[in-house]
Amino acid sequence: MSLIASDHFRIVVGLGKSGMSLVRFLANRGVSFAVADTRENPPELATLRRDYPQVDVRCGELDVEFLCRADELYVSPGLALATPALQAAAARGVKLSGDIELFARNAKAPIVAISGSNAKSTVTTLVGEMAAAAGKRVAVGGNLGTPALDLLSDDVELYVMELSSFQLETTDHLGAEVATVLNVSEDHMDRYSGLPAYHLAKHRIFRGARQVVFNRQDALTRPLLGEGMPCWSFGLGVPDFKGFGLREENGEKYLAFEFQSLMPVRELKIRGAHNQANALAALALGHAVGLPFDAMLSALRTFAGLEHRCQWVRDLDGVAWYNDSKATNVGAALAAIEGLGADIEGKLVLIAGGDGKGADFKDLRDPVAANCRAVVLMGRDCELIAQALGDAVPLVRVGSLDEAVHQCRALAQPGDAVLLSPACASFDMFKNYEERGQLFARAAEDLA
Ligand code: N21
Repeated sequence: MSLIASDHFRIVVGLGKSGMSLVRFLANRGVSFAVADTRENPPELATLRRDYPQVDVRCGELDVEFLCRADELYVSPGLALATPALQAAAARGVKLSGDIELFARNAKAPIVAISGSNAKSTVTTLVGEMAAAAGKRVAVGGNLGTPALDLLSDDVELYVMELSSFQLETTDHLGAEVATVLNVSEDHMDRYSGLPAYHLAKHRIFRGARQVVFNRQDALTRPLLGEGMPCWSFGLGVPDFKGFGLREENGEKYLAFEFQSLMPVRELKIRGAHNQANALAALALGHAVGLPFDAMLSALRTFAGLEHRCQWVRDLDGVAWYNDSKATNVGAALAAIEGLGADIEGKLVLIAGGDGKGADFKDLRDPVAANCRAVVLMGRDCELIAQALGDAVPLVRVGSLDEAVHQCRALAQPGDAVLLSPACASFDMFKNYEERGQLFARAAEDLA
């Protein structure tokens, strides 16, 4: 290993959206780097070869000798750090890092950092809207939308970042102005040894944070605090000092801070108790970075929710159709089943299934029994879900999403709702959850 070559040489491991943002960042700064990807034909390869023809690209099985030419590897969130070639390189002194670490080193404005098993995109978007309503030049992205490095600009006054556990694993020191883990429920058990390892990865978000926000109803979100760390909380109970919560006044529920009511929850467009918690989390984060309440509340009144997140698609013969394709784990599907189930007259006809990532589906059983008329199952792990649900409700197995939509139409009665909330990743049948959601919405819209 040559000292000169290993001194200032980086390798981007894993192409894709964030891989390309790393390439642009390093190239713009004149850092010498190469690219590796375990796949023979990774996405964006053509773009890379066209825009950066001089860059050395190695596709296929990772070559440890090649990786060891670098002093630092920027590892894609799509690639497990436990990959033997990466571990071999690390054992030989190569630093494993990622795009968020590089972003944190280069960001000159405060960072609001948001992780969690669910609702992180909703809360990130809300805080971004709140900051914009307050007149701040705000940049929003990370795990959703624009990759972190593409957001970097001297004009930005506030960064609002959604961060996944995979992104946090490669981040040593984030140094956020305020950081939160919104909730912790099982996900990605194909990538972690168990819930403790996943929990630990998420809590890396608190490294170097100046303030923290935690969820009073989820003990796994509480960081181990240093003495004197400013600490805000949210939860659906009545709030106390430094807390956001719900307060009842004249028989009406209000979003509240400490002892002060802020806004009736009925003014929120996003429905369900979990969305009230999301609004409270966003208020806590916004308050921590000094956003005024009037701007934050006006953003809360306007926000109608994200695409593919319990999104209304259409009504047909007295049945409402909802696209919750973004529910890629059990916790997300539970929030939708319980939230929407409580909101409708009839029952739910649920479409679930896909790539279960090693999840245990037993928590679905009772809420499904209480809220569903039937469950239509599809995808790779559909038998695992069928086993967990047992005989709670009628189960119908289908081979395609189109077939699922037609079965739902036949099963649903007036007053019911059809809900695509798969509790699984989509990769066994679709490009991603967005494609799954679009195909569902199109099939539902095409019903005569
Ligand atoms: O869309 C869905 O249905 C599921 C989303 C999940 O289950 O939560 N998301 O696993 C992780 C990383 C996730 C999503 C996107 C990414 C970043 C990737 C980059 C590279 C994804 C895979 C790779 C693969 S790189 C390489 N060899 C679902 C590979 C690589 O095989 S997620 O959290 O060198 O995008």
